[in-house]
Amino acid sequence: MAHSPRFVSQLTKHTLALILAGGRGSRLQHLTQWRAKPAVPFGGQFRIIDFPLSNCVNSGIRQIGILTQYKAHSLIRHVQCGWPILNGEFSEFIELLPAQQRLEGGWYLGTADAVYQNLDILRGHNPSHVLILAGDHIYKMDYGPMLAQHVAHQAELTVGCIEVPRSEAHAFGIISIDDQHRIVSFTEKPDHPAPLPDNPEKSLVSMGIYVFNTEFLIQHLIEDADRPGSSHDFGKDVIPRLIDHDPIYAYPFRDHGSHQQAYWRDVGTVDAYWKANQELIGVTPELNLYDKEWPIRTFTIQTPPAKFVFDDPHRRGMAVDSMVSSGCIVSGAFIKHSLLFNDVTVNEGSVVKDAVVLPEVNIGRNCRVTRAIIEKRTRLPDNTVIGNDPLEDAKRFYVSPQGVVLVVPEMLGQRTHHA
Ligand code: ADQ
Ligand code: ADP
Repeated sequence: MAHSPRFVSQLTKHTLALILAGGRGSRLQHLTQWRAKPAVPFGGQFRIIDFPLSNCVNSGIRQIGILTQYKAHSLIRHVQCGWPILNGEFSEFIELLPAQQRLEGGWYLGTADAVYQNLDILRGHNPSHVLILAGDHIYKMDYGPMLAQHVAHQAELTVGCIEVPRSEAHAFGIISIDDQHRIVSFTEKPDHPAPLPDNPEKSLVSMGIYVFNTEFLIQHLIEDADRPGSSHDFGKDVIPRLIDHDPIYAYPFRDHGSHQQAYWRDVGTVDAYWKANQELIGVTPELNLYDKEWPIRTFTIQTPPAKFVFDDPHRRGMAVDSMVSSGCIVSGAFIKHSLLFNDVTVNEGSVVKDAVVLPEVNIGRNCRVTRAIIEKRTRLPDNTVIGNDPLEDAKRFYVSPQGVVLVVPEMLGQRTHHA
């Protein structure tokens, strides 16, 4: 379909993005003890919310609301410090929309209720389209082509979707489509997900990304709000009811310019979180954070460069096959296949392998840390051994189903209330 060059930019310009950032994320265990999942640090210097936010800005969507509720303090601080770039000029903004602070509402119930409670804001901005996003996935996506497909198909709702292994599909909304990409069925988290017609190993699932025509959204949110028994959730209640009556389409998310499956991760469990961070270290990771065409913005405090020092020729400070962020000091210690966030100090004689070390951690002398996640501001005492003996580790720390050890300050008797 031929469009004027301004077609997509006009669409993104008149779209309001709402990022749902209020879920509990309890499968991340202690990493969400003090913070909302979208505020969980990722990739050395980012927080998860930086990905959908950067995607919006890179796509030309510059009217953004973030719906927060649960343990939102560090999330709010991060957005306020890191994203002051859209300040109202040219009608561009990033607005924090906390639950329970508006006239009628209480806590947000399901995801649809979270949007419903902000109907007045939605009406006030009067966008042509509303893009609803989850605040807890890691991916780089241009939302422009999805909007363009939505308009070209004259859809009322378009759902972003992706293929996942069928064994994992029960955690998602399962979609089947016809050859025009119109959704013919949508089942939220079934026990036995349907396979793709041409591949029994895979299922097509919703990414929890929705483009709605604004009037259509408002009408169905009001209907859902009045419906007895509804849990007021897009996936459970709103979308399944629309399928038979309205033009609802799927947008298959592919890597730009290719038919490859695109990178999209829900880092919702300790194992998935550790793996997604570890994957970044490879030579050609699927998620390229060094891509100047699609920068991921964040907020970090200013810190000096990472440094590697030693005062004994047999105890060099070094890191191999690793990512080490600014502010780190590796002093006579050995770092291998690990990701160190900002301001980590590793002291003499310690060996850190296959680890994800969050900001401001101090690893003492002669420690052995293997296959672990160390939470922000943990101080590991000298001679601590982690990741050597699962039974020993389980007495003090959290050990994931795949044997990743998660260590947070409280487990070592250290109190911290900073996220
Ligand atoms: P879930 O993964 O269960 O399913 P859900 O708990 O609905 O996701 O959360 C979606 C997003 O909304 C998350 O970013 C979460 O933080 C946020 N959120 C949840 N409850 C909220 C609330 N009350 N207020 C504000 N924000 C809230 C959904 C869909 C599935 C789809 C998957 C894709 O229902 O169909 O397959 O996302 O991950
Ligand atoms: P292994 O490889 O037998 O598991 P370790 O886990 O003890 O041995 O250490 C991994 C590697 O790190 C070894 O090659 C060791 O020489 C090296 N190493 C240990 N401490 C330091 C250090 N402070 N500086 C440089 N290399 C070190």
